[in-house]
Amino acid sequence: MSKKALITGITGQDGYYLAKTLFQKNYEVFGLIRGQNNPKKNLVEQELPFVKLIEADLTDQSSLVRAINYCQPDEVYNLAAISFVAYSFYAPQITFDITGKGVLNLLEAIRLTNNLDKIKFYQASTSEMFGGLEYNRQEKGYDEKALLHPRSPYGVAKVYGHYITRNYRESYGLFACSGILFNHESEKRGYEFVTRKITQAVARIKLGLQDHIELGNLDAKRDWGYAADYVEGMWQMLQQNNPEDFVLATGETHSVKDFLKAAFKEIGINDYQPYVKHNPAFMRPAEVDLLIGNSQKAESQLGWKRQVDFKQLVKLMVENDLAIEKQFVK
Ligand code: NAP
Ligand code: F7E
Repeated sequence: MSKKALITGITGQDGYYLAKTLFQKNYEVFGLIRGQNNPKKNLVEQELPFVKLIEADLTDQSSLVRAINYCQPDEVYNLAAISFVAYSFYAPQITFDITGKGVLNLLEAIRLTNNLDKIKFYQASTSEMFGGLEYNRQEKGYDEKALLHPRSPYGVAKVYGHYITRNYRESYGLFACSGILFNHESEKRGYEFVTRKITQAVARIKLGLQDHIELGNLDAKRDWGYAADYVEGMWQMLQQNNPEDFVLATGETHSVKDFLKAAFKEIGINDYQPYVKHNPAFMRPAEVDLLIGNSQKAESQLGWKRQVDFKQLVKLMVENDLAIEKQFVK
């Protein structure tokens, strides 16, 4: 009999790649979808026809109890969150309700349905729990033991999710793992995130649909990988004999400027500067200046390794956006 997995955040980037990965591994896949008439429902039904959708919301515990009772999953992947750091400064309370307390609601739903010894649980933790160079310098990159110093309401909410997951593991013996994932991008990345914002703009500039892009801090550095590589790691964590936390990262860091340079190069433009305008609206009240991860533990223990490098990532995202934006050329 095939295993059953429940994915929260099925309409998001990682939900898409994880659902595909699990389906290929012969899982019966359930996806939690929120809201009345969710605008992304049709797209999920088209792109992931094998996923059985269940209506529930991370802030409504009874809906989570219902979802778990309904699908009786072997594995639960909690990917749902308010995941946009900039937005979390505007809406810190709802960010905590979903990204932080939502994790507790889901864990409690597992406990209240007497599934603590049946379900394996994955929590989507993040490199945003680290503060950047100024706060916790790590010579070899941030690993599972690095000091946490979140710099946004999103990061603070994720720290809560991280520790409450660990607490259910230690208190109740739940097989619960947090994957501390560094930035990962793809053709499915939301347009609000800087990589997708850049690749969409680059494609539109190439096609004559726009003439510049407005950005905030170009000096921030991130460890950017490819989402499809990272969801494989999520699954690998739940196949271990013992539940543990793992960092997934590329071990390289690049600035927003580096990303701009590489993306414009893909359309034959060597100097991006005439096309980029600074807009202070995109600066954050507190920034994480530099992130670089150390995924040695995942590489040695899980056999995980990223496949797609920075240059390939930029190329595939630009090519994807060129194909999408072409349809808007008159
Ligand atoms: P994403 O594209 O922003 O997807 C977030 C998902 O959460 C969406 O499906 C969204 O549904 C859902 N959601 C939001 N509020 C909800 C609620 N109240 N109840 C149920 N579902 C809700 O995020 P992602 O990039 O796929 O990331 C997946 C997870 O990994 C997130 O938890 C994120 O914080 C974390 N993470 C991401 C990265 C990264 O670089 N991508 C790195 C580390 C950790 P709607 O479509 O209905 O809004
Ligand atoms: O910003 C800078 C911005 O929004 C990256 C989420 O998936 O990864 C993501 O969080 C950097 C920041 O991602 C603009 O200030 C400059 O330094 O693409 P981002 P993020 O904040 O790193 C982590 C791991 C997660 O867990 C999150 O869920 O780019 N930046 N100018 C800009 N960023 C945006 N979005 N827009 C700009 O115009």
